[in-house]
Amino acid sequence: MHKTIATPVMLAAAFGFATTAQAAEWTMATPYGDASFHTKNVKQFAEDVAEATDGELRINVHSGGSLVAHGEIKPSVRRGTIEAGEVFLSVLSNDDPIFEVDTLPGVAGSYDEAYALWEATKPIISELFANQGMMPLYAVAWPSQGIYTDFELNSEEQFEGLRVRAPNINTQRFVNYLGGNPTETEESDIPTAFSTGRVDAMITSTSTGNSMTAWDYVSHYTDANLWLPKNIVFINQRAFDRLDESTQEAVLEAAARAEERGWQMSRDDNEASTEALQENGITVSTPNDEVAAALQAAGDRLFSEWEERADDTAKQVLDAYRDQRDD
Ligand code: PCA
Repeated sequence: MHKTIATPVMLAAAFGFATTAQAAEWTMATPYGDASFHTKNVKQFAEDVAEATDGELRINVHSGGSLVAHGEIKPSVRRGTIEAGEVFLSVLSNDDPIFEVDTLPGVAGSYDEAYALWEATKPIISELFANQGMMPLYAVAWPSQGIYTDFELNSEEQFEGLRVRAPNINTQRFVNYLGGNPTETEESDIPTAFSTGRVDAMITSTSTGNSMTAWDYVSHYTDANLWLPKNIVFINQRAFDRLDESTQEAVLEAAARAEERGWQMSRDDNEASTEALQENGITVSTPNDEVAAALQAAGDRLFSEWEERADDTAKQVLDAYRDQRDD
């Protein structure tokens, strides 16, 4: 005779207990620390999901690269080792040049343009994630990127040999074209990079300057408005498919709210962080003509080299976005 082994759910049903057999627990990893508005936002997202599903889906957020290193987050979500992750989108540029389109100069120089660029690139980015069994949930821009130095940046020559910390490959290229020596450094490693004398300067946002207490290492912030790069939050598709329909809906709804909230948090944090930098003694200014011209020349080169790397689809998406922007 065929024998059935009783599972906890069957036993619970037989004895009339309520079961939590459907409840799921996800692991989520982000490289950014708790001081980052992105991390506050994703933690709020996790809380919203737990609340909307009555605890049926709990997402445990591991911040600051504590569980999985930045470069391993996407492969881990792809394998399903963890269910969800957040990365700096442009670090995926080796997979496809479309991922670094938000770290190119002259493409999107304001929040409205950065959001329009996200909308324009979202279908192709979603498709690339889907091809690897993953689904993006939302993306949020950092404030625009500028240059931190321990001197007043007023001439092109000052870039010569300057050791500059950069968060991705494109920014490293940019530093090279300016005549500097770039090193890619994780946000969480910024204090060590400065205190051990590995870098003299860095390119990042007001937000990261503030959360990494830039005033301990540098004296000036040149608000160059280079570009507004994004973080992307994504999940393993199979993990999503295992959820019941109402839980899936709750995830998507909370994600939509996180996206909206996140873009506003970014604007607010830019203002608050600019003030914090100044209050802590950092001189904030915009580039003078000579520096602006040098940045423009390096940026033009960065852009034309991207065009050489990019395939037709990526270029068409960018062209469509620019046509719409310039209308
Ligand atoms: N902060 C992150 C990414 C861009 C930013 O503003 C960093 O510097 O690593």
